[in-house]
Amino acid sequence: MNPSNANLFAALRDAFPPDLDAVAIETDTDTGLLYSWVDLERSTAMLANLLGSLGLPDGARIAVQVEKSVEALLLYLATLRAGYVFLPLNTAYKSAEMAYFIGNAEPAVLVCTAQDFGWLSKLAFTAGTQYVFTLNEDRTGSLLERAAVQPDQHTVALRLADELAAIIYTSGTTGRSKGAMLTHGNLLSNAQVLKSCWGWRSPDEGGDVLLHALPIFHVHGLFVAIHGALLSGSKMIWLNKFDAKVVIQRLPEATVFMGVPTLYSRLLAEPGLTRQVAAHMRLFISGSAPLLIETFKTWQERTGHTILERYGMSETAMLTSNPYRASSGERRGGTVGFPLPGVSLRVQDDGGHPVAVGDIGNIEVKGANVFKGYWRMPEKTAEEFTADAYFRTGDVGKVDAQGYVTIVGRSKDLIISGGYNVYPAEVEGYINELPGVAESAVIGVAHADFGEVAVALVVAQPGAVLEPGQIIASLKATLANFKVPKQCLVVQELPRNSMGKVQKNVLRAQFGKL
Ligand code: MCA
Ligand code: AMP
Repeated sequence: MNPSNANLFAALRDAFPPDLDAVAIETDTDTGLLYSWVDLERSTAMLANLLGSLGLPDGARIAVQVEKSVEALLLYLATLRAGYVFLPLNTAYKSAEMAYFIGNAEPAVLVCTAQDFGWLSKLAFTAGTQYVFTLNEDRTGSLLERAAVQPDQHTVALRLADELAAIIYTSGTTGRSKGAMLTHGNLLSNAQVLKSCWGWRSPDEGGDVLLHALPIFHVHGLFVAIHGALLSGSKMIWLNKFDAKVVIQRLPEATVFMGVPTLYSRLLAEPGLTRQVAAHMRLFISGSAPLLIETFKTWQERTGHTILERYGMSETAMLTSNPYRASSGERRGGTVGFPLPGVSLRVQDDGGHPVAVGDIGNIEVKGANVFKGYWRMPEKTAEEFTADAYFRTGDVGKVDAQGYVTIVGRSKDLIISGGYNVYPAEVEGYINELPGVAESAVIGVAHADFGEVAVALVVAQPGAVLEPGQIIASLKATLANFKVPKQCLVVQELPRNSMGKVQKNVLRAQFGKL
């Protein structure tokens, strides 16, 4: 490796194990495909050569909305390798959402499924995208056809640590998504810290096997899980979709599993989850949403393992983690552990002063992992940083005398449903556009499966008659399904404070038990 090359791919490739013919990725039992480390090396070279042959400008964005597959992962790695900027998009996004992302990010290349090619290519070409390729779950499509004729050797593009590796869209409190710009340095530093904190074992230390069941269009499944495995030369068992029964079936071959709390509660609902199937496991990690203490305890009783909960954001990758090694402390349920090495975390009051130990306030962070800013939103970026360069997370929490961090709420109006973020302002914007709607408020209510789900309270215009089922159906036609409120209630009015602001706390108290 060129020591001055800060390209994340160079570091990941450097960690490939000495036996390059060993299995790097094994897919689920249905397809049963095996990919060796040589396959990873050659296929990322071919895809990187394809991207390189297109004459794209520096910093070009490669937008990707495809079903999860190993080839989609290879495309991510190839984008890094070629030095371009990876822009993954949730497969649930519909046309209005995609039009916004494509218009805002102006990707030079879009990769989508053959099924979506018609409408998406029209949208992308209109927005100035030069190339649209297809990639399907079954490894067909123009992307791989074009890559197949490329050379299988490629020199990793030189990148500086502060050059962009990826843009991850994270919805904004005003309703519009913001692209968090993450650099090669952000991602590599975080991956290296996690490798050491979570004790990832390289093959000569006995090796780890990651059971990968999360989507790969978010930080959790794409960066935290994949970088951990690759940076330690560990094998991955790759599931294109989460299925509790399949996960349990594959657990005896794995050592590491990562999930959002919904995955853990769905696994607990399976009688097949026993101490015996989990006996080979080294580590279960949870994050992206609060893990209920009941889930934490029941998991301990059923499997004998203590889930390690950690906390992060799209803008920062991982920030805190419960200890892996008993010598560093216990894994404490209901907390997200200690700030990771290199992360400075503080809790401030609304006036910007530190609160006393154990008191609640706004969580602010600084570190090599913290993003470069929001894509083409310098004012928004400036707003989210303090004068002394701490990033305002929008999470509210406390740090106890031993240093454990607990998240107690959010100052940002955000619902986290099954690990996906739903921004009420965005959903309200769509509801308010519907005929006969005067105004609306979307709140989060507790839900046994998704932790929290969106519920809409809608006020009709004078004389209008609203049909809740119709509102939900209209939203499903325009919005990603996970954002669509699971229930909609028509109300006479919304409670407001003296400033005229809707009092969501009053609504949550009134409707929170739905
Ligand atoms: C699916 N639906 C949902 C969700 N997922 N509704 C609300 N919240 C969701 N998360 C909708 C479906 O569209 C469907 O609606 C209905 O709910 C039932 O879907 P189901 O078949 O049960 O869902 P599924 O396909 O099994 O998916 C559930 C899931 C998935 C596996 C839990 O949501 C998931 O993979 N979540 C993980 C998200 C994640 O990776 N987050 C990390 C973000 P309809 O019938 O109308 O179609 S990264 C992050 O947060 C930070 C950085 C961090 O700290 O990690
Ligand atoms: P995202 O925008 O998808 O990156 O979501 C980041 C947000 O998820 C954070 O700001 C937190 O509000 C939340 N989050 C992530 N991990 C945890 C956790 N372990 N406990 C509670 N909230 C979490």
